[in-house]
Amino acid sequence: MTRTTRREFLTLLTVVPAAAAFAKEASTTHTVVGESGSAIFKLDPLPYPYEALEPVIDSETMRLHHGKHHAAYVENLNKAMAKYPSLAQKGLETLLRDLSGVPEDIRSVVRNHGGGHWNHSFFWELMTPGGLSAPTGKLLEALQSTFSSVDAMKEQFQQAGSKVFGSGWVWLVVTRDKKLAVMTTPNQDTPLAEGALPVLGNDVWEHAYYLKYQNRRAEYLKAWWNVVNWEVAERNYRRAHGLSF
Ligand code: MN3
Repeated sequence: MTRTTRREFLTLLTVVPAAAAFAKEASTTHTVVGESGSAIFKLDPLPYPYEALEPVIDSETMRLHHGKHHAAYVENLNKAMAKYPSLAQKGLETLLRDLSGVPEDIRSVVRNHGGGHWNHSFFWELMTPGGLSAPTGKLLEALQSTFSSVDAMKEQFQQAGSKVFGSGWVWLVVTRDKKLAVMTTPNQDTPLAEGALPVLGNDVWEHAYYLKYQNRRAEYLKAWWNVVNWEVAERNYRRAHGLSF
């Protein structure tokens, strides 16, 4: 490569939007091809650039969180699933709802890495730059009747998230008996395994916030509301109740 072409090449590299380039790399290099020749589970690009949630969540955290942590869950899940190609056709949610139906030799991988894939896919969709509106409609009514107010639910959610010991998640879910409740799960366990469907979920693993907030998890939990997409939360709520749009 001549000096000129190399310079041109480097220039090209710098003008490619970093987020797009990274997402493309992540989505194409962290999948495993199954026996049928198609990738089993894929890491989708984020629905917004890595820097879009600044200043609540910094771009470096998003880059590592999506491009490394989430990518690794997908990669490890696919390695395990490659042994049982027909199992993937059941869908990840079905497998996570009833882990006893997963062969024992890959059950913990599906629980941890499949759970990690599902939880993070849910999490990315739930956020949007600058947040979006506030709870309305049936979700608002349910929040008020269950917690007395939206703020009271937020307070309970933040408290529960602060108290997760080690790594895990805090959720607002619709329980098996169709009630709203705040719950937490350790590691990458999902509410699905408890028969619950999440409306909101926040990742309280240190990798989700430590670069910016260090040990101040409570501060992260409070700031996080500023990037929540309440339209997605309401869609999740309606879906959990089997309501049409
Ligand atoms: Mn995470």
